[in-house]
Parts: sequence; structure tokens; C-alpha cells
Amino acid sequence: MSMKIRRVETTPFSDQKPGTSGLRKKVKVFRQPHYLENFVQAVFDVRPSLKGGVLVLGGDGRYFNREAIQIILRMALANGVARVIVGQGGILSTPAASCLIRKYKTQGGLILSASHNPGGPEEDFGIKFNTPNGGPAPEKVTGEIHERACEITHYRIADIPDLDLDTPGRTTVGPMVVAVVDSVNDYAELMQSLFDFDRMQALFKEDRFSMRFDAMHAVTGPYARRILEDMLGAPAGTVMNGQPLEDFGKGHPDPNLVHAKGLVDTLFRDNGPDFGAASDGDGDRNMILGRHFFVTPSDSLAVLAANAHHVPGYAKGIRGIARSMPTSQAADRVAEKMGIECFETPTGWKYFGNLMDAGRVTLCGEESFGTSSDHVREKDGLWAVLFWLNLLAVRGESVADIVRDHWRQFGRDFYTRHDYEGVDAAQAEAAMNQVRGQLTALKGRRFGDFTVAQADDFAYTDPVDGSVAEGQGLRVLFEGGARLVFRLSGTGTAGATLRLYVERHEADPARHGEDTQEALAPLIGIAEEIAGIQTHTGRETPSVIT
Ligand code: G16
Repeated sequence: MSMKIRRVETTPFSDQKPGTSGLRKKVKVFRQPHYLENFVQAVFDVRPSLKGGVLVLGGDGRYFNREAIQIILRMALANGVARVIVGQGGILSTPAASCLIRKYKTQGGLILSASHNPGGPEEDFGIKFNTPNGGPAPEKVTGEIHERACEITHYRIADIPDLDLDTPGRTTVGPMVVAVVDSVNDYAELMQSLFDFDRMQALFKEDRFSMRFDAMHAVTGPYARRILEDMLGAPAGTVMNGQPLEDFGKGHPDPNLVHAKGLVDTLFRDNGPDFGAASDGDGDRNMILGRHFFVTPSDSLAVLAANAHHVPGYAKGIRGIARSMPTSQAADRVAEKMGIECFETPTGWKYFGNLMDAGRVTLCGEESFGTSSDHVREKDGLWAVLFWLNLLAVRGESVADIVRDHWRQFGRDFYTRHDYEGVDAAQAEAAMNQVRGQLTALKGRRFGDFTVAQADDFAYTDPVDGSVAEGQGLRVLFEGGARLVFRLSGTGTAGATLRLYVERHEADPARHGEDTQEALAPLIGIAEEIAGIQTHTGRETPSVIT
């Protein structure tokens, strides 16, 4: 193959700062000349180990995925990468990419996704670099990438024709090997090593049990079909919307009560399936439903931790649990009872990496529909679904009964998140500033039954490397453990998204059946009193309530 390497002059873009999870922008932004190339070159520049090393490459199949992969392959060649492992058809779920990066001891990976954000020519695209531990690059590395992108003057790219991404096998391009691998195999093998596939198979043989998995036309379709239907014997049709589409069928691939409404309706009808689950654009999020029952992600983490001994991969015990700050304190109660460490980190999976690498935590979770363990260094949607399935097979109880039983033991942490999406950035900032301005004065103040014990701007010192992350969300902590958290999302691509997180613990089992919004209504009222979100934004209701 003829091959010419070009050095292309370029100028920096001012907006290439990775957010909560990589660089996410509109497709139009990514398609500007040099835009993707600048960012990718910045990664190669700050990660010299990629020269002569191995890179994992794949994405969630959204619009521009294939084109971006071809560009990155040409740049990998020009930058001296020895081998690139690419998912067939350019497809790799985020957890599957993490699995490959670790399993083949590579120098890292580039994952192309804007996660739960919609896809299509007018919608979103994203790219992030994961380090050799398989996890999203920590703040220090994303900072270096950003700095480099701000001073870039040229990038290197090879002139070669597009490579075939659809046929598994190895191709040699000049000095570089491109290995196109089955997107599912290695990941499915890892799942087999953690879960009791025999018991789950037996569950599907019972006529009494049925399940629906909504892949939302996103990346988990092929993974869920292979594992649930082919390997575990779930009937065909168990996986809904299983064909990955470039625009996710015009849907919003975010597994929550609003965007996975079809699945929710199916589970909430009479005689619906016993178990329902969904995953997002890139396969790292999960939503868990029982018949007539929604499991909050915070509760899910706590239930999985308390039941880990039922699952082969965790039967020997779990070392510790970590949760993001806005995630409810349900998991803390489990950790306390088990006598293991529990960590509270800022929002963003990258903050769990050090704790897992140091062997201090086994399970991690976030309120934003993310749960996983140290089997990879990403959150893992299908893993969480299989964990639940394994649990259902062992305990022989319904999802609702398992959760209610958990509440009886630990009390219930009523929890909700109110999102105000696409609001004007200045208005969102005004609401945040209103809270920030009161932080010192709030301490000791009474609002009805609630007295403020502490109010602060959350900062985190990583216990492993001592790095500090500041400005991670405004917390109002009440006596007795109730909390309000105000935060601006770091994953949006248009305007600002303001998130309000509300929680309170209820020990009395007689009150566990209350409606969440009603149980939290007094606190929601206090939040408005403190932040004036609706006054500042002119919105009467949140865009999404989970
Ligand atoms: C990303 C991060 C998560 C984070 C979530 C929400 O998820 O990986 O750690 O909790 O965004 O973040 P924010 O509240 O800043 O929007 P994903 O699934 O989009 O990669």
C-alpha cells in the first residue's frame, strides 16, 4: 500500500477542554477542518508510549463514528502506533473497550461516544482517551491534553485509503497492524467469569420468568443479544431496539424514566415482564426495573453491595464501595454494616480509577445510572443487568421484594434528581451563585423540620495520589442526614444543565411505600427557597425528574 505521511499546519481551537467524560460537541463542531485531528494529535503528543504501542479504538456507532475511526487510523499510522485493535464495524461499548485495553495490556484507547446524548448530523459526538488501566484519563491527563490542544501547530496524518472495518482479521498498513476484532467476544468471556450463567439459563427456562432489555438502538444491542438471547437462552425478542443506528432511531439513548418510556410502560402494565433493563448510547449506563417497580441507581448500588456474596465473581467479599457525591447514602449504610471502606468522590467515573487500582474498592456507583466493579475501569450497563439477573436467579424473589427487604434492613433513602436542561448558562450560574453566596450563612438555619448542619462547595482529595478536585457541587447537609446538592452538568453540549439532587433517610418501614416526590416535597421546597432555580430560569418544572 502506498503511504505518504503529511505534516499538516493547524491552529488551536479554544474549546477543546474535556468535560466530565471526554470532549463532547455537536457533530458540526467535530467536522470542522482539523478539529478532530487537533484533539487526537494532542493525545498522541502527551502520550508518547503510544508510539510503538497498542491502541484500542471503537465507538458507539453514532453518526460520524466510522469517518472518525478512519481519520484516527491514519493519524495512528503517522504517529508510529504499532498496532490498533478496532471493534468490528467500529463498534465497541465503553465497558468492552475498557476490557480490551486491560486484557491486551495496551497503552490506552480512544472511545468515540457522546454517551446518552442524541446522535445524527445535527446532534452530538464525543471522544475520550482511556489510560492503560482501562479507565477514563484522570484530570491530570485530560488537563495535559487540553494544554497541548491549546498550543498545537501541526498534526501528522497518513494518506491511505479507508480500511475495511467490517471483516474481523489483521491487516498490515506500512509498519502498523490493524486488528479488527469481534466487538463482543472478550467482553462476553469476562461476564462468564463473573456470573453464574447456569443459574441464569435455568431462570429463563422457567415459564414464570420473563425479561425485556431495551438497547435503545444503541451500542448494547449486539452485546445483549449475544449474552442474553444466544448464551443465556432468553427468548428472541427479549432484547428490544437491538439494532445500533447512527441516530439511535431518533431517540435519546438515555435509560431513564423519561427516555425509556416504552420499556417503563411495558413493565408497569398488568402481567408485564418480571424484569426490565435498559442501557445508553455507549453501554455504560443501566436502568433496572421490576414489575411495577423502578430501582433508583443509588439503591441499586446498595442492593448489589449487600448481595454480592450471592454472585460467583464477588463471593469472596468486596473490599470497599465508592459512590459519587450526589449519589444517595444508601451504599454507605451497607459499607458500614459490612465493615468496609466507603468513599465519596466527585461526579465522573474517572475519580474511581485510583481507588480501584489501589485495591481499596470493588464496587462503584453513581446516581446517573452508572454502576460497575473493578472488572473494568468504566461503568458497565450490561454487567449491572447480569448482576441483578444472577441475584434474581439465586434469591427467587421479585425485584420489588428484594429492594423492599433491603429497605427494611437499612431504611429507605428517598432520592430524586431534578434536571433543568438547556437553560441559559448565565441564568444557571445566577442560581448557583445565589446558593454559593449563602453557604456560610446557612449553617444552623432552620427550614421547617430541617436544620442545616453544614453547607459547602464539595472538594475531594484523592486518598491515593493526593490530587485535589475543587468546585464539585454545592451541598446543603441537614441534621439527620437529609441533603440538597446543586450542580452544573459537565456533559451537556448546549446551554447549561442545572441539577438538583434531593435525599432523605426514612427508617420507618410503614412509610417506605410513600411516593418519592411527595416524601421529598418539603426538601424540594427548601431547595427553591435557597436557590430560586425556577425564578432564575423561568422554568416552572424540571425537564427530567428521575
Ligand atoms: C458521565 C460520567 C459520569 C457522570 C455523568 C453525569 O456519564 O461518566 O461519571 O455521572 O456523566 O455527569 P454530569 O452530571 O456532569 O452531566 P456518561 O454516561 O455520559 O459517560
